[in-house]
Amino acid sequence: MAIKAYAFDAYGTLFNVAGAALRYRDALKVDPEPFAALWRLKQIEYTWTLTLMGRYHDFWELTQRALDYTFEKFPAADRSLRKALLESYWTLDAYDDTKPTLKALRVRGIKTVIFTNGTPDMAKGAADHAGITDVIDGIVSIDAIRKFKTTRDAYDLVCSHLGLPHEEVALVSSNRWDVAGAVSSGMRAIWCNRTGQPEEYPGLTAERTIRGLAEL
Ligand code: LAC
Repeated sequence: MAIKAYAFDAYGTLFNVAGAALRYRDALKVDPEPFAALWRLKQIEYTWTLTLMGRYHDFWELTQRALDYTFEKFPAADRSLRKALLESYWTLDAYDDTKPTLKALRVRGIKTVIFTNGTPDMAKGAADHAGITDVIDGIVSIDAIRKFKTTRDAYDLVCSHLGLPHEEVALVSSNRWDVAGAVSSGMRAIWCNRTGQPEEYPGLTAERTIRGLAEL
């Protein structure tokens, strides 16, 4: 069956999350790569654990908690950057292939939405900053259901927003666990494996693996 719509994960797929810490490479006083990786890991861990517990705090709150944890683990890091690091989340850079791909899909008559754990404000902030708001058909945030990916309800939400059956909507995500969640719900999925990560989640496999969005 043909894919009628693509639901794009935001962070790490359209927008470069690691870029937030890299902007402060010198001022941070610690290696920004493991710092950014731990910040991201904790942010996502909190989404999974809270949803398993049936609890919810929005992604902005969890992004702050994860950053505070990361500062505790990197005592040499300059805490005066806390505000700037958080603010950079609202102005993340899009990857170079983000806008051209979204434009090309629109020309082909395929619908595109941002489908994210982020709050609607965070996603809109990043989309406006990246200049892609006009080339997408909307933003779907799990904030509407107060449950994070990979609950089935999240994937059902984006398909119902699009008014399409799961078999006609493909998630595009750089997060392998997100791909697994989409496939498990009956959606299609394309893994944008930008950084050459190893395969995981056997049995919940993407129908295509790409190295960048231009391959779409
Ligand atoms: C998102 C995170 C998981 O945008 O990247 O949903």
